[in-house]
Amino acid sequence: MEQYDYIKKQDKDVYDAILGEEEREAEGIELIPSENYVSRAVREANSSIFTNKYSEGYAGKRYYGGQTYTDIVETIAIGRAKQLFGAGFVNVQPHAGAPANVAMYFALLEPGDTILGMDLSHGGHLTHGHPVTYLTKIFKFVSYKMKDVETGEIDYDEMRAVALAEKPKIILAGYSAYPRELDYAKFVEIAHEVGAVAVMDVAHIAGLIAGKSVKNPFDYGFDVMTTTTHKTLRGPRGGMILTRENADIAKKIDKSVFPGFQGGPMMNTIAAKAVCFGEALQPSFHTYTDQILKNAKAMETVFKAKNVRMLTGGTSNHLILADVFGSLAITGKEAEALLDRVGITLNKNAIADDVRGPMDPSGIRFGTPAITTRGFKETESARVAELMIDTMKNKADEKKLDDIHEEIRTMCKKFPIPESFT
Ligand code: DSN
Repeated sequence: MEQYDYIKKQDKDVYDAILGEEEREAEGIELIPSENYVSRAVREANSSIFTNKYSEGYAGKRYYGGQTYTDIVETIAIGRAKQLFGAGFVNVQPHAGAPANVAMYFALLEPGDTILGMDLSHGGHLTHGHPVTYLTKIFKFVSYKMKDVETGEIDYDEMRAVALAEKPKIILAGYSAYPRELDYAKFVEIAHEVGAVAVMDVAHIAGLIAGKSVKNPFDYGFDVMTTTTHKTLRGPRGGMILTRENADIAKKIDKSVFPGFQGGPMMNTIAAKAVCFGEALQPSFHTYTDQILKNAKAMETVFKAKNVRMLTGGTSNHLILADVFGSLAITGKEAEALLDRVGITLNKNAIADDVRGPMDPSGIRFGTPAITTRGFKETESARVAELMIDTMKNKADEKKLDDIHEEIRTMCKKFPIPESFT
């Protein structure tokens, strides 16, 4: 039976939109560093019968009956996540990354308490203290920054000084647009010196940690990690909170997620998380995450050779932040639209101390998780980087842009989106 037979018969408009998205994903190169392609098994679990079930509570302690199988999948998901990340406790119920962060804050803080996180213009996330979020009406956010935007080194002296002065209850690491690894031991030392909980939002690098391609913050004493499951981890859209070993913290987190903040968990998504974690436990996942890093390095080499400025000088993970306004006299917004025109999807992004506004910033952010899932290696990744720069340098040459688009389509045909995770 065809995969979408019932939608096709019943709802032509939605069916057409799904097919359109399938075609878009198949024929274009996905470089948004927070996106990926899930396996067919993850999709099957995500669209499974579990969507019918209400399961407020936790395994063995639910509010409604009929929980035999929901308890089984949630327990499997938790067990696998513990194994993947070396966590003592895991909550797999957060609907996404922002709800995971909100639930974590309310578990660990009282209204008016202080959080010390990265200055948002240096790579932090909206939920790390942006004034557009309600969080800033409830908690006080103070910040540290990079000491040197050309290397990415964090100003740990400033962080310690602010921590001593402000006495935050949480010191927060982990960012949405930061291409380097951190000195985790230093974070933990400063946090514990001032009695704060050391929390890392690992959403972007969760897969790299699970694949053991980058360091695990828990190995350096971080207390809590929050994450999404759909980025480098290659799972369904969703969130998760992990606690290293402190049972009191874990208990508070469970109470905060439910009943504090959310209602019924999405059991279909939790089933898909369980499948994703099962995939990430396979040895082939390590090969995948190592290749993500190699592909990012291959792109970095091209950008370096062509003198396009990269914030922090390059990358040590899966993403690159390039100053296209400074190097190629094209804005981030123009670059995003132009690259879209040739079949490359990425996002405009503010760079540290940006001279331009957030809606049309100086930078672009791109990364290699999705192309690596597709099977691209260093050669193809480097070629994509060349085509990106060619596109941005030839914005008025329609013939050249058509040729690039054709080459992108051919590459995509050669590397179809895989159904299986290996
Ligand atoms: N939207 C995600 C990202 O692209 O990094 C973070 O929330």
